[in-house]
Amino acid sequence: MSVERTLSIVKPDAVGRNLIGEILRRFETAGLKIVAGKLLRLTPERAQAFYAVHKERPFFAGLCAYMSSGPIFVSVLEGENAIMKNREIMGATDPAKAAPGTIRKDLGKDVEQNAVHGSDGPETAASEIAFFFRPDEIF
Ligand code: IDP
Ligand code: MG
Repeated sequence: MSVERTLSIVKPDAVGRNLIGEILRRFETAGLKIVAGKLLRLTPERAQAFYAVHKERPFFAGLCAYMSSGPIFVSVLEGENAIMKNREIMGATDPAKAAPGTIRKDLGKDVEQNAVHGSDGPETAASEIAFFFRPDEIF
């Protein structure tokens, strides 16, 4: 294992239900350190750029509309094995299939509005962090 950084997003459905603190608490309790963070709203074009890997998927248009529907809280989490640890804390993409005690099981609404995003590997983590943060915004 090594110390990694990963990008986390509290998605619009969770920000709208006042769940930023509850979600960040789970990361901190698990030993992940928040080393950058901000609230912002994606334009539809920025959402399309962020999710470009999914542009051929049937859910792409709905996903980008949802992700630009309201503010999101983006953060950088740092710690041992942070990328996989964050994915475990989040749970499976579909809240109905996520394990008990995970964020998506406890707080997600459905397979689209599933409360959180987390990078899925070292390369995506690096590019997703750079999508939202300048180096001097990360501590
Ligand atoms: P992940 O967020 O667990 O990595 P991805 O497959 O990368 O899952 O999908 C990105 C996002 O697209 C999901 O978090 C969810 O918001 C949305 N999504 C994924 N699959 C579906 C689907 O079948 N219907 C609607 N939205 C979906
Ligand atoms: Mg993904």
